Amino acid sequence: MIELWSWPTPSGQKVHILLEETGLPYKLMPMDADAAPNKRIPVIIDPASTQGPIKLSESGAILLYLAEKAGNFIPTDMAARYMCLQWTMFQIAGLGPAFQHYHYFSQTAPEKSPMAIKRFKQVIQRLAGVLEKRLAEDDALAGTYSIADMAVYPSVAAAAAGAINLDAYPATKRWADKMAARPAVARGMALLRG
Ligand SMILES: N[C@@H](CCC(=O)N[C@@H](CS)C(=O)NCC(=O)O)C(=O)O
Repeated sequence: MIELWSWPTPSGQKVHILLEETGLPYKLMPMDADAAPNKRIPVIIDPASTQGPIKLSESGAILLYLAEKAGNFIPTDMAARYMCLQWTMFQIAGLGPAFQHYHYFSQTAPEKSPMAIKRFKQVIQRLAGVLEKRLAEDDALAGTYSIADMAVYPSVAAAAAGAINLDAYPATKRWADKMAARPAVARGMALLRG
């Protein structure tokens, strides 16, 4: 069975959602970020991969691995597949880090840094504008529901708690409401929240 080391932050939640959507059996392991090469969650170990046990970190790699293992949530059509990767990477390289930095400077840092808070809020708002434009065109980032939506949704949900007001992004709000209504998404978001 797949072992999962995680935490209820956007990096972990996207993997929780995919595991819940696929129905792949998994067991939660006690939190141990030290198990990961760069001491970050999420990490999975799949003892039953075709090539022997595989230990993976980096949420983007984990999403790709699990979607390919399940044969679902990643389009096979070439154009849609790369659209899916594009939006997954948009979160991993853009929205995710911007939100992490915003959260650090606005919540965690011992000293408040108004310039850093303003800067990362602006970055998040710009990226939210990019997302809004895409979601005004289509119901799902890659045309059909995929790991791209699962990657982006937890960051949007977290940003909506402070950095952005979703009322200003109606297409994103409609998409986020549909995401929230999926039982697997609700289970994935709630995992480890106590
Ligand atoms: N690029 C990594 C980022 C992972 C990451 O930043 N994880 C954070 C939680 S969201 C973490 O493990 N923090 C633990 C620590 O900082 O000690 C990924 O996408 O998996």
